[in-house]
Amino acid sequence: MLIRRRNGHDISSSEITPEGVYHDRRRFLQTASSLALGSLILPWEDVLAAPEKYAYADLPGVKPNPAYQDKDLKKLITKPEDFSSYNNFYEFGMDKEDPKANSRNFKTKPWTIKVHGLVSKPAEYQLEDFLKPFELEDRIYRFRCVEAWSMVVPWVGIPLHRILSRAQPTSGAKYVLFKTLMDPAQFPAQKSKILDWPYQEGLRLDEAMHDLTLLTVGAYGKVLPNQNGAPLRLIVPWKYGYKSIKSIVSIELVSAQPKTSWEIRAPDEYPFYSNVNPEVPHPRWSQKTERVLGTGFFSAKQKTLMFNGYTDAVASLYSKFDNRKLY
Ligand SMILES: Nc1nc2c(c(=O)[nH]1)N[C@H]1C(S)=C(S)[C@@H](COP(=O)(O)O)O[C@H]1N2
Ligand SMILES: [Mo]
Repeated sequence: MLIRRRNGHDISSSEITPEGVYHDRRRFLQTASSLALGSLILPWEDVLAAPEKYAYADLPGVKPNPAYQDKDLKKLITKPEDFSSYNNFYEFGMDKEDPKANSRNFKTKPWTIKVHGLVSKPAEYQLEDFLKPFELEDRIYRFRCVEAWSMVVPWVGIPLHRILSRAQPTSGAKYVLFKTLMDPAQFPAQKSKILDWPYQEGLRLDEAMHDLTLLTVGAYGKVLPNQNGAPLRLIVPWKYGYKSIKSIVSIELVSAQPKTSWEIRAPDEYPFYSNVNPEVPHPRWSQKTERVLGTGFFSAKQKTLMFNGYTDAVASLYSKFDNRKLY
């Protein structure tokens, strides 16, 4: 905040706060967050107040995209420690605590990523080269897991359409197929048969080209924690969470609708499109409400929104569909 001095010069509020009080306040903030009093004092307050100071140290050049900095959503941002300690990443185990516990030594450098299939310019890149031509954006999105928990996250990434345009899809390309790394030495659960490994996911080409679809390398202004899909994962905010595939090594343009790992496992429960729709229950539970991550034992339940709140942006993609179906 700026206030005006009698002599006409501007000074900032930190200058008019006595030095000791200022530091005591900072110490209180740190103590409060370490005691997890997050609902009273938000531990990421500093990051939001002064992103240039606290964030992006390991992700230089990130720019908040003003189209995705909704003020009301900003107030609902999930605590980073909840975001990184309650996860689905079946390669590391099926419990929500497994990914954090088992991913500590996951090797994300070097990382190779292939863009191939029905494209004019197929290529295999080291991750740094893959990202180099593009500006990283900070975007706040809602996220909704099919298991009915939700969160709000400031992601850092590149819209997928930029990556696809560089590769130049040919006229026969109609879908995009994504694959996670296959490496049972690092992903212990890939030795079991709980899913058809490697994890794979798909989007229709127009969904993949939609501006909301984000290839993500970071969150909260930092590189992604391993348990959240480092070094590169997809975020498709109007679809259930399993579409947002983690630790991607392959992006392939194809002509026919691909099978996804979850569809192979249970087609009635996890069909290809899987747009968030509160009116359509999962065969084993309702999708009408969601439990907000990090709100504790008496979890705040809130109503789930059609397309997870992104109807205006994406409904036109599905004008030919009966959206009562999960597809
Ligand atoms: N490779 C891979 N990607 C995955 C999963 C997985 O098990 N393996 N789980 C999915 C599911 S069900 C959800 S809800 C989200 C969870 O993302 P988060 O841990 O960042 O919250 O990741 C998705 N991406
Ligand atoms: Mo999920």
